[in-house]
Amino acid sequence: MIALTVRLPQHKNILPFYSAKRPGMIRADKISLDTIGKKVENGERLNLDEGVFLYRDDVPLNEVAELANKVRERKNGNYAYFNINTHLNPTNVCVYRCNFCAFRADLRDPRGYLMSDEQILARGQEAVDNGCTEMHIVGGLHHQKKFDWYVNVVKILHDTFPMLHLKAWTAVEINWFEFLTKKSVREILEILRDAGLGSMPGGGAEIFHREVRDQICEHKADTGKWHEIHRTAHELGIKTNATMLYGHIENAYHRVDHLIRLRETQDVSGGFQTFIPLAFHPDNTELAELRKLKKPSVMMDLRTMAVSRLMLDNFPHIKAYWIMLGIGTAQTALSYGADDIDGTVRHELIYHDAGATTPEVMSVEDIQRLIVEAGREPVERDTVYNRVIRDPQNQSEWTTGEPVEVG
Ligand code: V47
Ligand code: SF4
Repeated sequence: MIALTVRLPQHKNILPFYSAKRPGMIRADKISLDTIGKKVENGERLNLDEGVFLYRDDVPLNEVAELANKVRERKNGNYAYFNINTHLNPTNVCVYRCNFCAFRADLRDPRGYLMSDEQILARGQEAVDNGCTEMHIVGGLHHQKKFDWYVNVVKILHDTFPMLHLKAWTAVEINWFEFLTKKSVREILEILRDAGLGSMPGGGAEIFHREVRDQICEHKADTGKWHEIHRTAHELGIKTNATMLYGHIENAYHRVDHLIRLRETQDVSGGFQTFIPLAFHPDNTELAELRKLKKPSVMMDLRTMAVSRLMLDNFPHIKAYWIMLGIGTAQTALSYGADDIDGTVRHELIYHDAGATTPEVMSVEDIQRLIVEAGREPVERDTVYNRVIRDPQNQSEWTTGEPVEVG
């Protein structure tokens, strides 16, 4: 292939952009922040080339943010959502070896653990006592645990604490259950739903493009499977989230490709609620060691937030997960496309094992203060975006209110 070098006039809104190896290329001189801005204004969908363009260092971040903020306010007004939640990782023992993961342990590793039913129920009790509306449950794929064990985790929690919404098991785990049981995705999800599963988190997405996926987690659920599982969940009325792990070996093309694949699945099945961009945390990971990688910069975090908001025109919410971003960046992200900050979060391990220095839990007062300081109106939501109404006499008592209004 012959590489073309074309010089275009240097103007802040007209930048040369050639990705000759990639499909879907359109003429670079047709892309500018002005043309993208007009499309955003008219609610038109941005394409792959435009998404990649927005990632260029010489496209001013503040102008990308302005566009993303427009979409954010169109969809969610001035609201910034949070919830009161806790995490449960019932085991860190995992058959897989994703090279970005500092959380997993081998079967005989002294770091490995497996929680008993009593420990799991104690976590449920602690959650309810602290007014949590949600428990986020993910873990390793334990070599010796059958599907029934995973169903039981959901069942005992749901039977004992029926008010606690269980957002449990990623598509990677569902795919593992398929392997264990030889049942279909639909059957597996029906069994879990009947046991008390309320919704699914967005993990396991990483980067969908094979060029990257094959290098960071080639063994686990492939891209087609991840999407099939989420589509099937949506068909069953189970809401799900989606993530993207960025800031490692991928480039802008892989990121935008990832976002477009999510947008296409959402067009078909419509059950994604929230997109969460996840910044790679390098500590204690094989990937960082092999490639000498560092954490992505704050600018990269904010640009990814803004580009995600602009590309995912059919996702109602974009989350700035404060545990992963840090409190300051999460607060700033509320003006870069994000409308949700996740929750109080108790017992987070995946990011803390990989070097996160954020606190283990944040109080409701602190969350509300950081949202107000960012010029937004805090709204406590449940997992499926209904308002939560608290008893003023007893903050751990709550009822479900109206769905939040989404534009
Ligand atoms: O799939 C693992 C990521 C994910 C590292 O749905 C890492 O509301 C960065 O999906 N550096 C699990 N990321 C977490 C997850 C999640 C988190 C918060 C909210 C929701 C939601 C979902 O964590 C994994 C992987 O992509 N991960 N190791 C690491 N070293
Ligand atoms: Fe296992 Fe999940 Fe870690 Fe991969 S990311 S090694 S599947 S725990």
